[in-house]
Amino acid sequence: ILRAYHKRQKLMQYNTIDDAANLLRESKNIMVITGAGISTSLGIPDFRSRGTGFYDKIRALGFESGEDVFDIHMFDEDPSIFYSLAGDILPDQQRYTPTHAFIKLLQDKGKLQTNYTQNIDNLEELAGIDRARLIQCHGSFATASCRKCKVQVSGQAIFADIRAKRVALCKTCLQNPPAPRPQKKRKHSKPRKNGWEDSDDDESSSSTAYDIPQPGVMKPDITFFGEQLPDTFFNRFTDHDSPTVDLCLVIGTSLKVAPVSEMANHLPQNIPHIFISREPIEHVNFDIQLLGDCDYVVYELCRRAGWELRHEMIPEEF
Ligand code: CNA
Repeated sequence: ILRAYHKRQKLMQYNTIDDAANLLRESKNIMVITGAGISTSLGIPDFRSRGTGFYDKIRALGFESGEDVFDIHMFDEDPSIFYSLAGDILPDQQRYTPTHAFIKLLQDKGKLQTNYTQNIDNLEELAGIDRARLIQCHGSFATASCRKCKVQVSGQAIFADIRAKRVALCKTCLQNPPAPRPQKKRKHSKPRKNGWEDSDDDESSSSTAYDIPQPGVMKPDITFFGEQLPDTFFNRFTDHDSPTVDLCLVIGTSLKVAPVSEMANHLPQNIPHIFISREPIEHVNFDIQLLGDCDYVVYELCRRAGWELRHEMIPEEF
């Protein structure tokens, strides 16, 4: 369903921040789509902000594209690249932002239908968003799995490795190594006068050579480029949310990564769309774009809606 791309028409009756506050008040089933921008006020870098984003840092280290670090084929070839950099986006898990608190407020008011987050920091859970209302479109650091034996462990189990920039190896593979397999008899070559001659003789004819099994590499269960999004993403959007939401709020994302980037275009035409982020978006026709730091924007929206948004990072005198 997300493949056929079309650009929605703007609904002309919604334009101002007061319209946005009214929509919040009146709506009952709100879909919130979030991205890395809702966590940057905690010092967690996003990907694409110029100067501060993770991708600029990666390019400064000589990589052609930031996306390479999150490419599943690159990871399988050389996981040390990911492990040398991932510490920078591993959250400390102790705090969430006023924007997370805003989404929780929508939930407390019975208005949050689903929060589709592209974020992998799992801070929605810390903020108290119900698991049943949360789709982590790109997975999260909450769990990790072995690329070889597929065992899944708590993400915490590999945090020390990530922070130490050390490739995490699978403890299950290390404890229960599969029996070594005898090596296939290899052809080797013997020098001849005018070239090399293949021989079937095994070098180690008196002792058998074995393939020593290597333990698998642990990978946080975040979705890399080249991996499928979870089925729950497609099922929830198509069967549950698309027919019933009455407002779509998109916050803190550049909307560059499909299929999340296309979701807003695939809701029914009459659903109002509001975008909150630092930079404008042109490839989706949002009815209202509220540009600025999302923590401030959601605070102001709440104020105009007559709601109180409480959070330690919102100064008392605000
Ligand atoms: P992105 O492409 O880096 O875009 C983030 C957007 O947010 C940019 O357009 C910024 O201008 C904007 N922005 C940054 N800070 C703020 C702020 N305080 N207020 C308002 N807007 C702000 O990131 P996307 O989320 O669009 O891309 C999807 C990627 C990012 C997903 O695959 C994530 O896994 C990945 N990511 C997640 C995290 C995290 O979990 N915290 C961190 C870094 C990257």
